[in-house]
Amino acid sequence: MTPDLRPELPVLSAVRQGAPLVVLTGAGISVESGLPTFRGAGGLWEGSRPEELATPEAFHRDPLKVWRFYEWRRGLVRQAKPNAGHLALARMATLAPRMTLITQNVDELHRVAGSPDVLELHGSIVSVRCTAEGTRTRPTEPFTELPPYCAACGALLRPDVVWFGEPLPEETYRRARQASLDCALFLVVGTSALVAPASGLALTAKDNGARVFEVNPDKTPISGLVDGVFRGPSATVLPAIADALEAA
Ligand code: BJW
Repeated sequence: MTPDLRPELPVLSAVRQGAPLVVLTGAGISVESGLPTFRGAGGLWEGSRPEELATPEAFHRDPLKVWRFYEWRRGLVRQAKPNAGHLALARMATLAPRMTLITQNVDELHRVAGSPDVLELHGSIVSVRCTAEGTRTRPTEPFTELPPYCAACGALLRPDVVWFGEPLPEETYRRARQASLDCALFLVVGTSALVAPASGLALTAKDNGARVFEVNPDKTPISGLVDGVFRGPSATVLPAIADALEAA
């Protein structure tokens, strides 16, 4: 599906001239890289309750169960490569002088695609953190034993991600919110818009005068509130938006 972006020429050319652009991504952008989403058919949480895997309480209760889930996903992420959607966003950063890329994803594929300065709201699954000292490491090989322990102090390690009920990294979220308040154009890509506070950023942008567009094959709770919707996979829609920006 090629979106018709002709009516958006004024805002696209403003973005080319330096008006701020924000893009917020979710799990949907990595589907074409072979990574599953969380919710819906075939999602990571189909048939299970997220609270059993993605909360600090679940980790304290059963670290082995939680680590098995994350170690499997770390393996998928190690194999994954950025797709045309990630690459289009990296290209857009070269066309828009003031672009902020915010992601809820923990797979680091935006960084691998070459996007500069990505605001990772929910951490990174590539990184692990010592539960005692907070030190971070980036093991490149699978752990030989689960759950893993810190080589320096012997405490349990945890995935360096943000679970339900945990605060987002403060400075990263502050920058994401400020960029959303200030932008002229906001693209919300591949997210179900169900998880706060990331889910509020598009509407923050809208309330402050931005044009807001959703890129998603399916309807979400914010579909009816935004200025327009591009129904299709992000690996198809985002390259078309990047082309339109280049031509603006
Ligand atoms: C395509 C596509 C294609 C498919 N192309 N698109 C205290 C206790 C408990 C809860 C809370 C609490 N305080 C606040 C809360 C609220 C809670 C919340 O929002 N709950 C809701 C469920 C109601 N939020 C939080 O807990 C957050 N923290 C917080 O608010 O802190 C306040 C605080 C302050 C001070 C002290 C203490 C607390 C934290 C949220 C953390 C979310 N973490 C997760 C797991 C990360 C680790 C991991 O990866 O396992 O983040 S949950 C999961 O959902 C993950 C995702 O980033 C996030 C969003 O999911 P996403 O990306 O939208 O994926 P899906 O699957 O939902 O949607 C995919 C979409 O793609 C769909 O729409 C498809 O249609 C689409 N799609 N193919 C484009 N080809």
